[in-house]
Amino acid sequence: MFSKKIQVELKKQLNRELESSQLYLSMASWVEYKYGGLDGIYNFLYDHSDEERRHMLKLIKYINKRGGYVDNFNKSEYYIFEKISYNSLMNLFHKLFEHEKKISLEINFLVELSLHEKDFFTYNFLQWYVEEQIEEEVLIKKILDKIELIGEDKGGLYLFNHDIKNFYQKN
Ligand code: OFO
Repeated sequence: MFSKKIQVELKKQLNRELESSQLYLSMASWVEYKYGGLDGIYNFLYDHSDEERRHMLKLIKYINKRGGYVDNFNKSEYYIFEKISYNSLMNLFHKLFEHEKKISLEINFLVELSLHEKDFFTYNFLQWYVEEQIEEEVLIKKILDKIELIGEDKGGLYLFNHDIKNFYQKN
């Protein structure tokens, strides 16, 4: 049974995915502007923006498959763009990590709701997002740890910028 309640919550999630895509995009643009030489880092963020868009699309296709449709896109409940700014790369990845942790909580909430509503199709569908969030949290934390370790060392940043090109594919 694809309840109204589940549909409403899945639509909220697809707006969060859309906002995540925009967040990664704005971060990529900021890094490119501030650190033009760090192409590995900003391309990672540009690529990830596309990935978040695919997460949104996956939700839209699922809603349609279950007989619903999506006719509007809204700001999520924690719309962040009005006040977002960064003072360093470390600060940017720190904010990104916090953002991904918030998304994980929302996915957990959806899983719980699908069980409560006895919607096992949705429960099954959401397992992909559970896996994805584990991977994303690990990935962003790994990047954050490395950037914290490097600090202001330009040589270290240069090497990491090179490293992240493979790092992304491997994770
Ligand atoms: Fe950042 O992950 Fe979507 O769900």
